[in-house]
Amino acid sequence: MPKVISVQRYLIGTQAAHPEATGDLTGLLWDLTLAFKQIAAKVRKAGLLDVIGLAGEENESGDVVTKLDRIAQDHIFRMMDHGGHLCCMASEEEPDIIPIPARYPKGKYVLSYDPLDGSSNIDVNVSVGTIFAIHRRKTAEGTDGTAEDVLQAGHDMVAAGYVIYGSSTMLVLSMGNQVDGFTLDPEVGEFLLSHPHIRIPRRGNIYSVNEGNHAWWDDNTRRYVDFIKDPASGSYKSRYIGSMIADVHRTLLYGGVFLYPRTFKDDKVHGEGKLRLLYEASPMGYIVEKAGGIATTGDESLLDLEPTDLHQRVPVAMGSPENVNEYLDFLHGRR
Ligand code: AFP
Repeated sequence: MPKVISVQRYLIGTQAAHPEATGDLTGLLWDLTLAFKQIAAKVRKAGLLDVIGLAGEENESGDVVTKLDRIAQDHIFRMMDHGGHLCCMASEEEPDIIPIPARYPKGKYVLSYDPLDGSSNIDVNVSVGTIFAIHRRKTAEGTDGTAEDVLQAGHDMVAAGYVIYGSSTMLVLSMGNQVDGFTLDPEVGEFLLSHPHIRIPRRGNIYSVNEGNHAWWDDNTRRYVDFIKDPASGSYKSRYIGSMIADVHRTLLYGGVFLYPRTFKDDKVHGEGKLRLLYEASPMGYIVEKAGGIATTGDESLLDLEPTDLHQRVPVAMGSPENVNEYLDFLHGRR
């Protein structure tokens, strides 16, 4: 029988391997996993939102029912604002940096997150997820966090990961060395190590991209997708859920390539891609790279890019190294 390892034991074990560690990061991640369990419980009730309400909000006739992404945002904020581990936070749901309330101590880390990625899919029961990135602060300890603390490149993260609320709830985490996956056992309410040391296949035969944008891509991206659809290139499968977390999770486990390139529509809405660097592309790219894959904007490593804005968008290509390199060859006209 395999040994059962809870995320708590895993975190304590990881801390013990670093004698210099103070336990701050362990405490931060432990608090986060509690927020994920709360969100998982709410996501399970998503179809009942309009029926029962979820967050003490009014219901029945004059009801104001909080949307699930707001609920997820509140859970993370309320779990993380007082632990003394963070100096500030940044979220997809908030336009500005989220300060730690004055009455609580300021810690040495910064948390950036998308509380519920893919939330436009909730009403049709498609997997959604939470993505998070943790950086060490740059400014003096004990003070309020600033933009300088938040706007850091992906390669400076001390940990990152995501939780996918799918047919089961799974936490995928890297603290820099390797990538491990934990599945929530709903009966005991604990994340248990289920996918130790995840490695992405060197090559896969699944491509994942919103082909509805075909007409709006650059020529080289179009040529690449046409190439992999040609039977002479092998038998590729197309899979696109429209929830990055689910599409990248599948890419991580089965291999292949996930793309969200620039689109050149008249309105130029996604001229820089659609996905957000700080709390979507960068932490997902961190996981993919720590698992042996490649994550790039097409021009440079996603992890090298220093955000200039909390909600900055970037084009994204990530996945198995051979697939991503092949895409880059097309993108740069080498093929
Ligand atoms: P939502 O959170 O609004 O559903 O957006 C999800 C997302 O940011 C990402 O998870 C998907 O990969 C991407 O958008 C899908 O975008 P398209 O609908 O343009 O393909």
